Amino acid sequence: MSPAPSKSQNEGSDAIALTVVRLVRDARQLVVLTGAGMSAESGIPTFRGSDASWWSRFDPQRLASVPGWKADRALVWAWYRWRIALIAQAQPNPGHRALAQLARRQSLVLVTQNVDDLHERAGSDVLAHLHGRIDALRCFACGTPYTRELPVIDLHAPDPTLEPPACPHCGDAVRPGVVWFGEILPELPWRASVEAVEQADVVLVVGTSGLVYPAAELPQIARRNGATVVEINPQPSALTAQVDLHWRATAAQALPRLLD
Ligand code: BV8
Ligand code: ZN
Repeated sequence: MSPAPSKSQNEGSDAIALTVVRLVRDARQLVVLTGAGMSAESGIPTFRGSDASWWSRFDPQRLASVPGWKADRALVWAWYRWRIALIAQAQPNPGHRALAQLARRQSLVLVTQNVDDLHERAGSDVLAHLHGRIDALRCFACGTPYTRELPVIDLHAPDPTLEPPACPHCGDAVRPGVVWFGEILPELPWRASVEAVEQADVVLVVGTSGLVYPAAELPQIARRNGATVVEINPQPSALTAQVDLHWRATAAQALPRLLD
């Protein structure tokens, strides 16, 4: 396995691009971890970006929690309903498609913190959605999956007081199938992701601020087990100090280069 390149190679993104292309090509077990930055170029606002989305004035950490739901479930439901509609009309970007293409050439394990289905729509198999799937609706109380059609909303002027649908089974409210702050991650996807990064020799971390745990621990676990960890992010993140290489580029700019 090639020795971890020194940080000094961060100069000149072409030099780093070539280094990463070689690392990926020679990888025995490649794991890719993606965050909200992966879907930014598909028009999906990130959590902590300063995008001018309709919801930039609310704090996702407050809304994405059981207390937030209990405090104002119509507001929380309206936020998710708006995001579900946004994702439905979004398209996978060249970064999603490049990962799907790369997986047809070499073994690649994909773990995402994202709750959208853009990796799947680009043709990728996703080992784990660590924070669930926004479109996997279920009853807040009895957990019965909810598969009925949702009423259409206006993406540009969503109604912030939209009552969630009622569970046909028990009448309680339907919630999105995501992991809220303070909720535990699904056990099997988490365990599979830890095992994947423990076995990896190369890990690409794409588009995550590295602020949310336990997902943010995965790059460290990989490095502790000898993997070379590369971050693809136009900005530094909470992970930058602990990775081997930081390729300052966006997902849609960098990932297609791996197919060169
Ligand atoms: C847990 C689903 C055990 C919802 C999400 C107090 C009480 C309870 C828990 C805690 C606590 N204090 C701390 C915790 C732990 C907490 C946590 O980590 N909090 C942080 C914020 C401090 N974690 C949890 O609660 C987890 N559960 O610990 O359970 C437990 C239980 C009880 C008590 C104690 C412990 C659950 C965490 C899951 C939360 N759910 N999402 C929804 O989607 O609405 S997390 C949410 O943030 C998203 O899912 C996303 O995955 C995640 C991280 O965001 P990122 O993906 O990194 O995106 P972000 O916007 O932050 O950054 C984007 C990055 O992309 C940036 O770096 C940017 O530069 C870059 N970028 C931008 N454009 C591009 C780009 N990169 C590439 N290309 C581009 N074009
Ligand atoms: Zn129910």
